[in-house]
Parts: sequence; structure tokens; C-alpha cells
Amino acid sequence: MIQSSRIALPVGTTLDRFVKSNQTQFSYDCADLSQLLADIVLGAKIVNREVNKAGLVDIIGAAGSTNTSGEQQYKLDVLANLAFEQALLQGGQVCTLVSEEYEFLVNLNETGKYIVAIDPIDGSSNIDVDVSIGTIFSIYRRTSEAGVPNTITDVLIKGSEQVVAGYILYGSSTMLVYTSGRGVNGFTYEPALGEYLLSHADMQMPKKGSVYSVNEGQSNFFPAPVRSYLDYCKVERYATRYVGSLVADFHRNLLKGGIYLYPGTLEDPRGKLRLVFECNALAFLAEQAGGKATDGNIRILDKQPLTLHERTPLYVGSSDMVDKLKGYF
Ligand code: FBP
Repeated sequence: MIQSSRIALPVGTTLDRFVKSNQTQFSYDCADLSQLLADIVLGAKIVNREVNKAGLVDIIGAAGSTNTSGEQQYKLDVLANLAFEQALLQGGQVCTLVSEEYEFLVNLNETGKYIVAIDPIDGSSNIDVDVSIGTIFSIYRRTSEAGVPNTITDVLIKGSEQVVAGYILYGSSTMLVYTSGRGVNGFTYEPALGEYLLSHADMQMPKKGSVYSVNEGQSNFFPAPVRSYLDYCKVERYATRYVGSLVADFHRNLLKGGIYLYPGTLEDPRGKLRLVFECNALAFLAEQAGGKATDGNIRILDKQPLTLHERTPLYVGSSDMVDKLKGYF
């Protein structure tokens, strides 16, 4: 009976159809959003293809170069960075790209109306060991004069100005999760169709969870308020879950509730994570899903970046848990 077979099952809502049927979810022309997401999806498909056969192709290991932050670049970091840059260049919507893998901004299309900030591969240290990794992206509307190349001042924008933010998780399945300022939706990649299909509509982060994600090995060097909060988590017998890929830890906490912490340390109070490339996007998603994100003192989205590769402590997750942590600061 066809009706009861898989053939009769509804195909599902593709990402493009979702964007078009939710035009009110984007403050600007939704054709722009369609194209922007299509360009990011193209880059993600290239990364996904390589990640899925990592052990068989030459993308494992170091690229033999370091990025601006002095960190070793992996071959996949470099490949992914190029894939997204090429896709965004071809799409024509993006005037300027800033990437964790590039020291400086890259002007792409003079007539482009959007600025994209990207961490092409988040969780790089997990590439070689087949643990989930991700891509993080933020999109801003350009405010400078069209046709004039942007300068650094044009791209140092507060996270509260983001018009779109999202991530791709390359895990047991590949997912794209994004917000355009009116809620958070998740799409699962169906390789056979080459489509991202709506699988998680209107995602809500539970107000409270029982998981905390932190590199506890560094806790002796964390600020006192964080150490006190971690003691509280242990008294509460929370479980600790730390993948070492921010996107993967964030995604779990988005679905199940929890808090991710990357504090500064006594010797480096700024921490490791980049405000522009990692924290702004996840802060926007968290807030849109009912969660919160802070550096311990102020809301991440209110932080004015002073430099492109600026670092910040990050505490993001379920609202009650972030409030509890803030109580110790
Ligand atoms: P990359 O973007 O360079 O991968 O750095 C970020 C990150 O890998 C996060 O994904 C992860 O949560 C954290 O750093 C792990 O850092 P550490 O190994 O110091 O715990």
C-alpha cells in the first residue's frame, strides 16, 4: 500500500521554503536571506563532504600555518575558510567577510548589503579524532556607503546589531540552526536530497538544566566566582559534559538545558573565545531561544568589539543557570 509506505510520507519543509514562507521573520528582503543562507549552506555542504570522509582524504592534521591568534591551523580550517569565502563571493550578497582564520577583513562584493563574520571550523582540535565540530556565523546589515570598500570600523559592530546568526553542527547528523531575530529553528541535512529539512521548529532552551560544560582541568586558574559556581554545581550533583567543541556543547544545552562556561584565567582574564566569530552568534541564538549569555559582568550582545580577534569570557545557556552564576560575580 503506497499510502503506508515511506514514499507517501510528507517530504518536509526545506530551508528555502521555510525562509520564503516566513518572510516576516526577516527585517529585510527575504530573497536576500534566502541567498545568504544558500551560500552558507553551499560552503557547509563542501565541509560536510570532506568531514564525512576525513580519514580517507588529505584533510587530517595541521596545515603547517598559524592563525592570527597564534593557533595552529588545521587543513580543514583552511579548506572550510576558502569554501565559505568562495560561496559568499559567488552569491553576491556579502560586501565584507571577517573570519577567525583571516587577520584582516576581506571585501568581497562592492554592491553587497551584508557583512558576514564566520568561524569556519569550531572545535578544530576534534577534527582528527572524529568528534563533532561546527561552523558559526553572524550576519550584519552594512551601514557604510554602498560601493565604498569597508574598513575595520565598519565591521566592529555590537552583537545586538546581528540580523541573522547560526551554526552548522557536523555530528551524527548534520544540522543547521539559525535565527533572524524571531525565534530559533533547526534543519537536518538529508544527504540523499541534498536539502536541509525543518526538524526542530521554534527551539526553546529549557530555563534550567542539570548539565554544565567547562574545561574543568583549568579550574584552579578560574576567577573565584566561577570556582564558587562550579562548587554549587557539584553540590547540586549536576553532570559535567564537555565535548571540546563549543557548537556541540551549546547544541546539547539548547535542546536539554545546561550552561557552557569558558572563563578567563588569572593569567589571561579575557579567556580564549572570540567575541566576533564565536560568542556573538551563540549569544543571539541563546537569547532568541529564551536563554542568556554574559561575560560575567555584561550581556555579550552589548559588548562593543574594539579589535577583530578580541577575546571574551563566555557563560551561555539556560536563563536560570546563567542568572545563578551571575549571582556569584
Ligand atoms: P576553535 O574555534 O579554534 O576550535 O576554538 C574554540 C574551541 O575549540 C571551542 O569549540 C571549545 O569549546 C574550546 O575551544 C575548547 O578549548 P579548550 O581545549 O581550551 O577547553
